[in-house]
Amino acid sequence: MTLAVDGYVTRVTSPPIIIDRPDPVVWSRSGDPEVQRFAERGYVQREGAMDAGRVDACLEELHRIGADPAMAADPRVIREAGSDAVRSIFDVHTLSEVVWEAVEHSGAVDLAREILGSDVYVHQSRLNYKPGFAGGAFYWHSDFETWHAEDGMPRPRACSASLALTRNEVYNGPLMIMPGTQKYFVQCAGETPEDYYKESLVATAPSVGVPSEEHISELYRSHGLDVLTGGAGSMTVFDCNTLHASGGNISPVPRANVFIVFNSVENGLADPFAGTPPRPDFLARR
Ligand code: 6CS
Ligand code: FE
Repeated sequence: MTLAVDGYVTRVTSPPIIIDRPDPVVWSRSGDPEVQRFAERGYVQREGAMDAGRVDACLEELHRIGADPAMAADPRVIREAGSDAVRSIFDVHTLSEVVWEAVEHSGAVDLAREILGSDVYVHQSRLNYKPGFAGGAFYWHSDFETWHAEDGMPRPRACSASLALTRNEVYNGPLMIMPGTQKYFVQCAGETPEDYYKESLVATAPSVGVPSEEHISELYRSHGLDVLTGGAGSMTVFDCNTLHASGGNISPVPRANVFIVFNSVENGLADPFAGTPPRPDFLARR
């Protein structure tokens, strides 16, 4: 009998370490310069992936869904801690045809296929809505660390497309990425509490599933940090294991992005590696 060894042990009770990623970042033999850049830096950006008409239509849809009384108690709508303000809406690609059409036109699916070297499916989608004055932060994390531990994603063979529905400026809480960190796996300490997602999706400083301050500082010193600004309609595609975060938004300029996560069809979900029950479908399609 052969026992599969988990190459991405995390949620440890011993001191966490940084390991080299045992799997590739790009899973095809593509020689495309954009794909090469993705392999090196863990992300690529394109301006104009959505035209102004689609951007406006998506924004309108998302305001409609956020204000819809029928969605008021829907678990897919996540609100900021201590207020009614919408923080995220999950499953936006199924809640809104307009959003899905915009994704289809953006070029994200083809790029994801080229990076992941196979056909893909949507693992998760969300709108992150950071209104002016009141937008909350997202602490440093690797998405794959969460998806591996809490959703049973076997390998980092997934990538996210972030479509900007507003300008992303340095001052309205844009994505910050440590380029090159996709090549490591940063273990995180702590046992995963039951229904932890109810806390982690809201907390600006989650207690579990985040790297240590020592590791974040070390990677900052060796890799630096890119602030991903861009116009409305721009697209960022980043590797599922790149270390990233975003600050709060106290500027008067809102910052709204749609995230679509593509997973390889050859990387379907198993049981969560943290040993916890699977999270709801709207967080992790099975
Ligand atoms: O728990 C999750 O799946 C989500 N949480 C964060 C902070 N980023 C990725 C993902 O959308
Ligand atoms: Fe993330």
